[in-house]
Parts: sequence; C-alpha cells; structure tokens
Amino acid sequence: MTSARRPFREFDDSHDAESLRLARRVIRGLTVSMRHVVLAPGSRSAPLAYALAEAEKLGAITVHMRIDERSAAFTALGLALSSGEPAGVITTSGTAAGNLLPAVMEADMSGVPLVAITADRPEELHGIGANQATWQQGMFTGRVRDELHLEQGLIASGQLRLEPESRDDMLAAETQTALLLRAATTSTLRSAPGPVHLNIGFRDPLVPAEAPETAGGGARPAIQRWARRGVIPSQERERLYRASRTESITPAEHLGASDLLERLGAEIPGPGSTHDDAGSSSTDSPSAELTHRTLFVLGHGAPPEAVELARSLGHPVLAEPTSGARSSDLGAIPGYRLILQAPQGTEANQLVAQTQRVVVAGRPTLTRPVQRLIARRDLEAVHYAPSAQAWWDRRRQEEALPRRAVADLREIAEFAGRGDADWLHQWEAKGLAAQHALDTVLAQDASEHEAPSSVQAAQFVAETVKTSLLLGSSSVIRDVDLAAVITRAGVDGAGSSWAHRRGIYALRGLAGIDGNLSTAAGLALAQDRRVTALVGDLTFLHDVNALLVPSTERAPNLDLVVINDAGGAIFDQLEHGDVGRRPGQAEAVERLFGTPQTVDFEAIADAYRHEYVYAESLEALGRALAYPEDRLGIRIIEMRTDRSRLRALHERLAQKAAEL
Ligand SMILES: Cc1ncc(C[n+]2csc(CCOP(=O)(O)OP(=O)(O)O)c2C)c(N)n1
Repeated sequence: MTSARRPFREFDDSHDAESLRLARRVIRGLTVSMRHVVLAPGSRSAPLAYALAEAEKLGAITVHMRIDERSAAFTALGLALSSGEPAGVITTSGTAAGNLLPAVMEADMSGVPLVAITADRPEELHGIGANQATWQQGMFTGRVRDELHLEQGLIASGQLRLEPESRDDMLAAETQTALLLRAATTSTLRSAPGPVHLNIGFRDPLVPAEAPETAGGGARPAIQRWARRGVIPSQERERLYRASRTESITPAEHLGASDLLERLGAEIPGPGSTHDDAGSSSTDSPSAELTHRTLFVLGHGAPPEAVELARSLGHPVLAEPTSGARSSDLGAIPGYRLILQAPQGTEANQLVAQTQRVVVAGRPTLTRPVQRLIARRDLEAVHYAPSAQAWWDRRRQEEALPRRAVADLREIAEFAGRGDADWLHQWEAKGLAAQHALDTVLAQDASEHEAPSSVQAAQFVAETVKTSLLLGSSSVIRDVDLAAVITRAGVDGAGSSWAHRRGIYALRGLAGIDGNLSTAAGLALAQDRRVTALVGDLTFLHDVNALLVPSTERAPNLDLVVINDAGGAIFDQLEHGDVGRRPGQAEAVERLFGTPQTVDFEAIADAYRHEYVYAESLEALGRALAYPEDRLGIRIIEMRTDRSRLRALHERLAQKAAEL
C-alpha cells in the first residue's frame, strides 16, 4: 500500500531487524508517559529488551530486571501506585505472561495504571505445536481498560506501520501504543484508571542487525536519538513528583477537585458558626446551614477534599489507614473501632446510634463494625465519588447499597450539613478514652507475656517509622487500623525530606497476600528512598521472590518487617476460631487455616544476601527502624510473636469496649 504523504522519519533504523524496529516504535509510544519498566528475561521479548537498553542509555526510561514475572508485575504495580503514572512489565511468551494475572487483577480493582506487555509468537506459529506458544490475545479481557495486539506480520501489508504518516496515524505502532497508555490513566465519571494489555507477535530474527558501519570492523556508531522523553509539561511533572514523595495521587487530584474545595470554602460556614447572611434561604432548601449529626467514613483512597470538608463542617471522621486521612493532626477519631463495637447501653453505642447521616468516601473494607454502620437502613447515606471508582459498578452499587453516589462536593456539603459541635466533642472524648483503653490492654498483655503481641508490634511500627509504609493484607492492616495513632509529620524534624506526609499503602483492590513485598519494592524504586513494609510471615513467604534482585540491578531500599507468628493468625479471629474450639476440631482448623510454618528467616536473608535483624523487643525494633536513610538495600527485620494469645487479647478489648 502506498501513500501520497511522506512518512515522518525522525531517525533511520531501516538496516535493522524488523522486530527491533517495531520494538523501538512501541517504546517511543510508551515513553510519552512512562518512566519505569520492569523486564523479565526471555527470547520472544528480546527485541523489546534490546530496544529498552538503548532507550535507557538515551535517558528515556529506567529498566529494572527481575526474574520472577509475578514479582516483576507487582513491582511495576508499586511503581505505578507511587506516582499515578503508568509503569510497565514485560514478559516473554507462554506461562511467563500468565504470571502477570494477579497484579493485573489487583490493578483493575484498585485503579492503578499497570501496563502488561507480553511478547507473543507470531500468528503463523500458533496452533501447530510451536514451543512456548499459547493464546495470549485477550488473556486479561474483562480486567483491563483497553487491550492492543500488534502483529509484526501485518507490517508488510501496510496494516501496521512503523513510520507514522501523520501525527495521529492510527495504523502506526507508536500512536496505537501511546493511545493505549492514555486509557490506563483516564479518570472520568465513567472510567477509572487501571491496567491495560499490549500483546506483540514478533517474528524472527529477534536480535538487532549489526549496524552497517561496524560490519567492516569500524568503530560502533553512537545510538541514534530515537527514544522520546515524556511530554508531560515540566510543571505538572514536578507536581506529580512532589505528590509522589508525599502520598499517592488520587483521581480527585487529577481532576483538580481540591480547587473546587477552595471555591466551596468561601460558601461553607464552619461548625457551630452562625450564619448571619441577611435573607438566608435556609428554610426552603437543604444547605450546609442545617445542623446534622453526620459521620464521615473514609476508606481506602478517599479523595483528600472529603476530609477537608468534614473538618471545615465540624463532623467526626472515621478513617482507615490508607484513606489518606488517618492522622491525629487531621482530627481522625482514634480508637473508633472500639467505639463502633461497643454494646448497647454504653455511651459509645449511644453516640453511634445518634448518627443521622453518613458520608462514605473511598472504599472501606477492613472491618465488620464499619460495614454494619454504613449498611444501616435507618441512616441516610451518600458516597462521595468525584470520578469513577475502579471497584465500583455504578449500576450494581445503586441497587445493592443503601447509599447513592454523589460526584459534586457541594451536594455532599449540603447533605452533611453543619456539624453539631457538642456531638463532635463527645466523639473526640470517646476516641481518646477508646485509645487509652487500647493502650492499657496492649501494655497489660505485653507485660503478662513478657513480649509484645502482634497487635502492639504493628501499632508500634506504624507509629514509629519515618518512611512510607506498605501494610500487608491480613491482620497487619487491621491491627494498625485498630490501634495506631498516626501523625503526618515525620518524627525527624521539619526541614528534612521526611517532614511532610508519608504515604501509607496497601493492596486493597483484592487484599491478596501475594505481591506485597514486590509492591513495596516498586514504591521504593519510584520514590528513590527507603520504604517500610509491615507484613505477616505467610504474606512474606508468599512473595519471597521479591528478594531475588539480579546482581546487576540496584536493590530497592526496603525494610521488610515481618511479624512472624508461624502461620496465619487472621482465621482464628473469624468464625473458624469458633469451629477450632469445638471438641476435636483444633488440629484440623490449625492445619486447614493456620498453615503453620517453621521457616528460618535469617537463613532466607542469608541465601538472598540481604541484611537480617532480629528484634526481640519493641526497643530493638525502634532501634532498627531509626535513621532509615543511613543504609542501602533490602533488610529483613523479624519479630516473633505467638498468635494463640490473640483471641484472649481481642476478648479483653471487647470487654473494654463494653465500658466505653
Ligand atoms: C493470594 C492470597 N491467597 C490466600 C489468601 C487468604 N488469606 C488471607 S490472610 C491469610 C493468612 C496470612 O497470614 P500472615 O501473612 O502470616 O498474616 P496473619 O494472618 O498471621 O496476620 C490468607 C492465606 C489471600 N488473601 N490472598
């Protein structure tokens, strides 16, 4: 097929293998908005590998080599989670591609722009028994925002072009790739950011041709400047970068919802203030002038303006650790879970019962008391969602949940009304009492056992670390939610880079115990500074290949704090704990759910050649976590606890809740 228009040719690699030429165009398309890619070795993906090495030399992208594709994918997820920019993971064909599924699933449900790139055998090698050939096109359908297949064999017929004929040539590989990435980050009322899939059928040869000049033995010419650098305006890039160093960017920030809040600020009176605007129309329209007993329940990834609104109106805020609002300096109510679980007849229960309205923002997932509260049919509830939420099917949500979605912050302000100052103070006082009760029980329990419980250890780490923190699935994040009082400011003095907000992260999309360490590694690589991951022993062992960093690579600066209670603790707190206490059932429940293990974590550290610290007490843990920037690489910090004592601890906490 010929064209009257001359193709743009910004560089000439016509001497090279066609697979390499295709790979370069794909990478040009990627680097419009991607800074990091995680690559696992393989044959079919070789053109991408060679082209990436060139692009990295040209300063267009950073490449991280990993061996285990599942870990590579979660590392890319962490990279994308940190900045909100797309991050890529590249594999060869076959089962390698299948290993991306868990991270794609998580990215889908948590709205993270993960770009899964799988090299494939060309179409003519499918279905004839060729090695490592499986059907990869559409293998993530239903979980990705968009997917693209590029077949090298279509170049000859002009159905796929290497040289674009215009800036928006839809047949050009580069344009198609760049557009795919746009689908990963688009945040509107209808679509949330999320993963995309690019599958590429490469034909042999898969290695670069020798440049013609070098064939005769001459000096190798410099690489042509074929790679692109990102086109994000530098101011925006700086804003994203700064934000990535403080906390994760939410879709609302992309939408500029905080500007809206500023504009609203002028219109919303504070708590208990009198509205002395002459001719107020409060009698005939609902507005923030009416006083309501409204609770703000902030779950994972709550838009930051929601907490600002709650504060400016004077409402109590119940905030999960990854809501971005779980901070005593933001006024989140401490110990709120004890308040919610207080039985009838207590003052705490009365406070909860007095609630008239609930504003939910983000995605609360951690505890049953919160789920019960927001599902109460006697309460009026709305869900603040300024843009589409990845986990949310709007049609399902509206029929299944007793709350409607509201995108407009002004409408939320009117719904919530002005806070009842006295009620807010009662919540604050009860929160302090609940926290005191928690601390007392944890201290008593620790002194009786002469060692901290896993709950106290999790509380301690969350309150102590000066770095960004990834909270492992299972008990860890729930223990932090239960007990930790987190402050936003770093402990290490204003003026230092720690002084701002630290990010608290977790895989709340699907709450898997897989990929947690790798995700933390991705966060550390993106932020280029130390990150702490706090995980249970099974969560650690499930993703142990995160420790497998090829020796050519810069290891992430990572403190992996493992609370080793020799198996899974969470099931004993659930119904299975009751089953396990029936006569003759204990052994079976321990075997089926506890899955005990006796792994030597020091030996693991040794085998992978990372540093190991055994923390026998909270003081030792504190010493290990101090001065996070004084060391490089991965460290494993182990604290051993006994999970069999947790049920009694939680029963004691329930007794304390009955006194609130
Ligand atoms: C990939 C995956 N497999 C299984 C589960 C189910 N699961 C939830 S918690 C848990 C045990 C976790 O144990 P550990 O990491 O030691 O934490 P603990 O429960 O002791 O706090 C399991 C297997 C899961 N969430 N994700």
